[in-house]
Amino acid sequence: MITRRKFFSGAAALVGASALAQRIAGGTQLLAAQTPGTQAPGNNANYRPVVTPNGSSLPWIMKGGVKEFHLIAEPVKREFAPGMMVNCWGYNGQTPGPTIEAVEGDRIRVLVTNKLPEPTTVHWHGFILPNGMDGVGGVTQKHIPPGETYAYEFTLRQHGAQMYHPHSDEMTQMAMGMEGFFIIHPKEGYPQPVDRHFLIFLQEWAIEPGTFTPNPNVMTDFNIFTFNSRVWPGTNPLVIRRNERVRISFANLSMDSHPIHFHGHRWWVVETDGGPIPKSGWWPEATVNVPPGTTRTVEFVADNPGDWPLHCHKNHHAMNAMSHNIPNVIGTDQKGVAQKIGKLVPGYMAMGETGMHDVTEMEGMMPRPRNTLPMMTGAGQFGPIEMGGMFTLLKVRDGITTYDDPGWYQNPPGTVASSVAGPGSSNEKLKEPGHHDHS
Ligand SMILES: [Cu+2]
Repeated sequence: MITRRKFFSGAAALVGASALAQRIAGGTQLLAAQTPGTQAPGNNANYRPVVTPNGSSLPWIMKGGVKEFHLIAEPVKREFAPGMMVNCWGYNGQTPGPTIEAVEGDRIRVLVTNKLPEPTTVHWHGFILPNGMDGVGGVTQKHIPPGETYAYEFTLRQHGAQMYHPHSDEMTQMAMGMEGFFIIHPKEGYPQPVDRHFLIFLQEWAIEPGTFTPNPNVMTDFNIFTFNSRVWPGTNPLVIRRNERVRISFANLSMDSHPIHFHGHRWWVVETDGGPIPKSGWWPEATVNVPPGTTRTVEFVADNPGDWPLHCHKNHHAMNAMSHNIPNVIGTDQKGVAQKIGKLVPGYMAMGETGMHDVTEMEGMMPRPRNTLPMMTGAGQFGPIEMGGMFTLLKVRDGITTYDDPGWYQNPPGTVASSVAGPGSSNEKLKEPGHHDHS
């Protein structure tokens, strides 16, 4: 067996001890810059701590050779984006719950204190463990009553991106936001270590405009779609130094699949909740579908600088609640009808005659129900960003020294799409409808 120390010194000898030490020190410093308050998981130096955007990792203490974590199941208030607070359930004040990080071979103990108004359990999704630690209420253990603390203790016999969630009144508790990542790093280190490992939990919610509490009884009509329980523009960007090797793990405990797409690069699908895929089996994608009850992990080298969207490709999932049940009036001249009705029915909104573009500007002026976000929102350097929901930006930059938000990408001159057929253009041919140039 290769110990951590042996692995570390072996790796250091390969790439040069000082360079590696510098890289690790630099990484820790940079990580601290982006996620203040995150406690690095401790004494295993052969992995890079993960980054949970808009979230954090759970600290642990060592007790007699066992890593002990403490999860507190409780109601939490979560701001999905400025202007929208939601009454959720989660762990330790957060939804998703804090990320648990440990290393294959570790003996772990997780104390679970139930501060919910009903019983709960914690199931360790995809784990190879003793049956009695599986956390299925009624099947493998008693439900944890409100006010009590149960201990789960087992040895980690695998590595990969796993999840934890209740197996007790699942429909309610997961719909309210109870879920979290459990990342198990390989004992022997990664074959190809990454510089950045981001975690994104996919979730969908039914929160009627004007209300504050998700409706867990909904089966298909979800209207809010989140990355780590945040919607654009409340989602933190993923900031990456150019040419860094990046891993992103997605987890999904919602009722729908989410095809997550990103721009400007392609990634390899390298892992599922069944474990790492051998390198010979990796496949390239620009979109990874994440079905319910799974994790998917992708890897790529971020070699293309810019601001690159990362979003669910189900188009309504990159929108907010107001977009889903509006009258379709494409091609109909409304002549201010929407504004007139809006005065009588707050929150009334219809599509624009020519689509939704005009609505993004109109939305700001129309009354909306309380605690309700615009359907699409946020402004970029070139105008309104017609998105909401499951949307964020990868910000790949040359020469950054921290992972703080670097602002908008400064495109090199002459590399931005721009008008050639407008008034005064030298290219008159492009203005003629139906023109075909066969010369
Ligand atoms: Cu989706």
